[in-house]
Formats: sequence, C-alpha cells, structure tokens
Amino acid sequence: MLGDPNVYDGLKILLAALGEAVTEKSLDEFERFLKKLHTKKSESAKPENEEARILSLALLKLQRGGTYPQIAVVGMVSAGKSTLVNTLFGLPIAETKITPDTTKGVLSVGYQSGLTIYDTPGIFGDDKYPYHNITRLFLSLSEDSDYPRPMAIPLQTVQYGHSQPSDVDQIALDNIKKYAPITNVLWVVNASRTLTGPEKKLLRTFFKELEAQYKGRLVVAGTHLDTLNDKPLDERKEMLQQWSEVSNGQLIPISSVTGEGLDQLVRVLFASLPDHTPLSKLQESLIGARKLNRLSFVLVEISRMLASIMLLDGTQIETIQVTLIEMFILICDHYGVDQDTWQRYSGDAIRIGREVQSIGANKARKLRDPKGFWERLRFVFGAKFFDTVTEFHALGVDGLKELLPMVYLTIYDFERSSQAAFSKEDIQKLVEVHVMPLIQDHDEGRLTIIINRLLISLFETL
Ligand SMILES: Nc1nc2c(ncn2[C@@H]2O[C@H](COP(=O)(O)OP(=O)(O)OP(=O)(O)O)[C@@H](O)[C@H]2O)c(=O)[nH]1
Ligand SMILES: [Mg+2]
Repeated sequence: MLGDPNVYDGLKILLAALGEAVTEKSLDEFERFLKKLHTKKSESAKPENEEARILSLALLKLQRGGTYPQIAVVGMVSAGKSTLVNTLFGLPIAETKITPDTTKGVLSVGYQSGLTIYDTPGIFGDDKYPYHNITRLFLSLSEDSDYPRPMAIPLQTVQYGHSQPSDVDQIALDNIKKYAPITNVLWVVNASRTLTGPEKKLLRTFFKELEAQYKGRLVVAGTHLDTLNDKPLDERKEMLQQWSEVSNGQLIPISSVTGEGLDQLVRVLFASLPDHTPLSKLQESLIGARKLNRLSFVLVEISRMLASIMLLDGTQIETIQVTLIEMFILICDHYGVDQDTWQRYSGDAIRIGREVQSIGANKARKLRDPKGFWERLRFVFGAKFFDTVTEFHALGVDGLKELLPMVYLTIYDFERSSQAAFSKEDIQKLVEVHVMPLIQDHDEGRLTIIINRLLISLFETL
C-alpha cells in the first residue's frame, strides 16, 4: 500500500518499472499513486511532491500513452506497394506474401505490436479502372468522376498469428473511418518510370490533395532504385528529379529488392508518426526486417522529442520536464545492454530492463541512482537549459543550442563512436546554421528530420 505520496514513492515505482517487468498490477498501483498526487496537489504544493508528480507523468506516458500507427500505403498501379509492404514490415501469415498481382480491395495487416498497415489498390489505371475511387475514398479524398463509383469498400483483414486472412467485408463508404482510421500515408511511386506531361500534372495535384489531408504525416517512397542504378548517371538523376518535383522534394529513393534506402525510409517514417506512438513497440515490427541499430533508433526518437520541446515556450515547463525524463530513460534503457541483446529483444526497453547485464549496466545504474536524480537530470540536460532557457524564452533555437550538445554528449558517453566528441560550441554553430529557418516555420515534422540529420552527422558510425 502506498503511504503519503512523496518523491521516493515516485522514484521507487519508476525504477522498479525500469528494472523489472511491468505488470498490470504495478501499473494500477502507479495510477493510484498518480491520482493521489493530483488530489493532493492543491493542499500540498511541496516541491518534492511536484517532482514526484512529474516523474510519474513521464513514466505513465512511457508505459501507457499512445495511439498505434495506422499506415495506409498508396500509389499508382504496379508502383510496388505490395512488395514494399512485404519487404518493410514482413507479413504475419507464414510463407505468404501479399498478392504481387493487382490489389483489388484494402488489405489491413495487423501486427502484434499494434501497428496496422493498409495495402490499397493502385490509383490511376485507365479510365475504366474500377479500383481508383476505392483508394481515394478510403483516404478521405473526394471521388474522381472520371472513374467508376464504388458502392462499398472491400476490406480484408490479416492478423498477426493467424494463418488465414478474414473474409472480405464490404464496408459502407460512410463507415470507413470507423473501421480503418489512418494516421499516416506512405505514397509509393515507381521511380524508374518516365512520366508524361499530363501524368506529372495529375500526380502533382494528387500530392497536394494528400498533403492537405495528411500534412506532416505523409512520406514518399520511390521504388525500383535497383533498376535505376543500371542506368547512366544523367538519366538516373533526371528520373529522380521528375519524381522529386511531383512530390515537392520529399522523395526517398529505395529498392524493395536490394534493401537500399530502406533505413532512411524507416527513419523518416518514424519521424512522421503520431506524437504518442509507443515506438519501442512499433520497432518490434520493423527491426527484424530492417535491422535498425540501437543508435539510429535512439536518435530518431530523441529527435522527435527535441523537436516537440523546441516548439513549446518556456512556460510549459511541466511538459518539457516530462519529455526530458523520457529522453533520459530512453537513453539509459537502450544502452542498458549490448547491441546483440538489444537486437534480440527488438529494442523493447521494458524487456531489456529485465535483462540489464553488460556494457551499459553500471553506467545506467549510476545515472538512475535516486539520490540527486533531479540534480543529475539538470546536469545531463544542462543547468542553463533548466534554469534560464526554459523560464525566460520561447525555446526555439536558443533551447536547441543548449540542449543538443548535452543530448549528444550523453548518448556519446554510452555509444563511444569512433568519432571524437564534438565541443558544445561546434554543435551550437551547426544548430544556428541548420535549424533557424525551420523553427520560424513551426513545422515539427521537418524540424524532427533536421535534428535527426544533425545528430546522425555527429555520430558518423551510423
Ligand atoms: N526491380 C524492382 N522491382 C520491384 C520493386 N518493387 C516492386 N517491384 C516489382 O514491381 C511489380 C509490381 O509490384 P507490386 O508490389 O505488385 O505493385 P503494386 O503497387 O502493389 O500493384 P497494384 O496492387 O497492382 O497496384 C512486381 O513485379 C514487383 O516484383 C523494386 O524496388 N525493384
Ligand atoms: Mg498491390
């Protein structure tokens, strides 16, 4: 039973959850603890209660928060959508692939992690093509009068662990959002295909429609990079250029056959996912196929957290503190084991927590020592950031200049890349050059990508 809530109760629970299996019971206990803190808040605003509350919020967010990503894959007929879904995510039915021939309805592929991928029929067949509007309506885009009108959307489900797909359900058009909510869209194009003038126009319009509906949650993959690589450099450049133009510079060239470019695609996809996606779970679905390493995973997640902090201003101190704790925990947990163990547990921080045993263990333990946790956190993320930037400024570039070197040094301390550590001043200069205009745009998606690139360039080993 919990007594009066104080900072040590919060810490004990936090550390228990980090080091051991998190059971429903411990989460229930934790929620009771949190409730108590909230009701106590008005009568007792003792600083140590405040600290415990913030720690608790951080843990709760880590354990329970989040919508799972529901990614719709769209593109022209035969662009390589189904093949990419198979390569990137793997398919939960043993030995079976999503039909490489034309996809005729929406196929919903559900993973144990909570991730759902929707494979959709190709768009822009000839004008009798019966599936074009199925995909458009599935994406909540307006119907295209040049193509036949569907009466319903055929939706078939494949669940992890089940060897057979369900029967095809015909979902009424009005109901489709309820059956299949979409958080992100992956637009797949065949980058080795030459576009005619009218096609370019059509696709540019299509991209704009997608962007209006899924801004910041839209990723563009250009398949068949392997075929392109066989062509002369000029021709290759020209091909990529035409596709880059119709997708406003967002094209990521990949090959589903050789795997080239897929890491980059996964990174950008991560960065576009909804705010509270439990990424360690999502990663479980991806890591087997993509073999993302620990460093790149941590960088992607940290970049997103940094971007969300930078677009706040110093008055939202509680959200900032919660996010800093998340970052801190994320770094400690992912470096709690060696890379092999990390791979074996698919980067799942909670399961790794149970197995902490080798290289990072001592360090992680030291960093998690409850005594002076708060001071340590201030030290890790920079006293100046805590004391000055958060209180008196909109965080923007100033905040990032303070925070990024600390984040880099903390990760570096665990990772010890072959690169010599950068100085705080070097990193601050990089931030000024690369980030200034983006913060003014207030565009979290792009900011995330830029921070990620900055961190990746600092860690050359990636
Ligand atoms: N060389 C190469 N071939 C690819 C690549 N991606 C897909 N393909 C091939 O392109 C063809 C079409 O791929 P699909 O995955 O069926 O395309 P789709 O977009 O699902 O097609 P629809 O469902 O008909 O709209 C298949 O023969 C694939 O093997 C790639 O990156 N490189
Ligand atoms: Mg297909």
